[in-house]
Amino acid sequence: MSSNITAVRGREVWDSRGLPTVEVEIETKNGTFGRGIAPAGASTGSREAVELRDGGTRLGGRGVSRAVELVNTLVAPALLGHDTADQAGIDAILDGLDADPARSNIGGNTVTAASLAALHAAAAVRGIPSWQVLNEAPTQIPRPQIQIMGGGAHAAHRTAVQDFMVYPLSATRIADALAQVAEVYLSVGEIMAARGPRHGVADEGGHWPDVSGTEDALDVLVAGIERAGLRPGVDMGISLDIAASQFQSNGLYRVGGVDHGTAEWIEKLLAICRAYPVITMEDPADEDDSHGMRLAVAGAATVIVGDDYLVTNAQRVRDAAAAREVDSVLVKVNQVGTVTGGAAAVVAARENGLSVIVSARSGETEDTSVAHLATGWGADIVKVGSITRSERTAKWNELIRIDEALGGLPLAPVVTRRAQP
Ligand code: 2PG
Ligand code: MG
Repeated sequence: MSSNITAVRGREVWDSRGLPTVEVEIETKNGTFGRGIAPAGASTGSREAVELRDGGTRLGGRGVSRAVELVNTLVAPALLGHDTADQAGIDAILDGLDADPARSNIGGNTVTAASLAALHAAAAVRGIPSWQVLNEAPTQIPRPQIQIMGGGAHAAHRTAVQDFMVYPLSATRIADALAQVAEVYLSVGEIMAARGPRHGVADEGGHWPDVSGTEDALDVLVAGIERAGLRPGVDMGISLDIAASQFQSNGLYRVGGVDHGTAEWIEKLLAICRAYPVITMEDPADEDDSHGMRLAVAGAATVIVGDDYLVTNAQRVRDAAAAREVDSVLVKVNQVGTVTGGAAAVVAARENGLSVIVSARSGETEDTSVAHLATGWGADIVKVGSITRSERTAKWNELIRIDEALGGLPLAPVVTRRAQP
């Protein structure tokens, strides 16, 4: 068959933090090829697929030459001859190459790049875009959730909270939503410039958070939305990624030098959700604090999202749904390692009435897989970081092209709390 794999090549390329990452190209018999590049997180969950890094002194130990070698010596011979149309079969082979489900032997980065390359090769063979491999006829474009200010692990912990994002509510098309967010980004920049010297941007292109704390950041965000001529909570909502594992230790959440127990911490967040138009809130509690997650779901009118808490693991999604610990699932292919694993998490979410957010990582490249996965999987939301920096705009721009190719589709409806049984 012309779609059978004839070559698999790995190489070391560079991500948005100036760190090396794994690129894989998969070539097929008819001469076409697909390329996948592994992204990298900074605030990673402890249950995520493990990245394979070289260690030693080169690049602070973060080289991926060993992972690239494994692509060429282990992954390539295992995949040669297989049909790119069989993503599940290819991903099963990749699963079989590592006895550890966390992929500590061959690396989640190795596997992710190979799995994405296979998806794009399958599309290239058929001469169609990758979203179409996943879904012949999408009916909506995922609604964007876009960072305006970046904190936490993406800004040297300048603020505890990691992502201060906006979520367009009244826009019905992706191009309009992006234009509105760009206005907010500019307005917030003007507000911050008037407050004092600017200190650049955080890892995902959001403004560096020169703020006194969470509420100050939210006040600036709301002022920016208004300055852009939009109505907070009507045209433009707020989304937060608390990434609480980053500042929790021994059961205490430390913010601004003050320790909070779980109940007190979640109550603080719930008060913020009542005071500001916060539509979604991700990882309000630590990845092991199921009590905190349950308190958030029980107390908030806000949609509670699990990222580090779920790590794109279909079984964890089902368990968290049963225990009412989340309303929504963040899906990152590199947390689980394969496209098939990501798809399983999406199915688990849908079967349990949870909404789906497909997300990029803080370390990204020109790879646009996320735009195709989010559209093909029918995600409610797509999260890619800010509206600046090419590794981010590569994805937004791809969504504009996808929307155009599909003849112009409505944005997915705004997410709501999971219906009570
Ligand atoms: C997250 C992501 C993206 P990272 O926590 O959701 O913002 O960050 O890739 O660093 O895990
Ligand atoms: Mg997160």
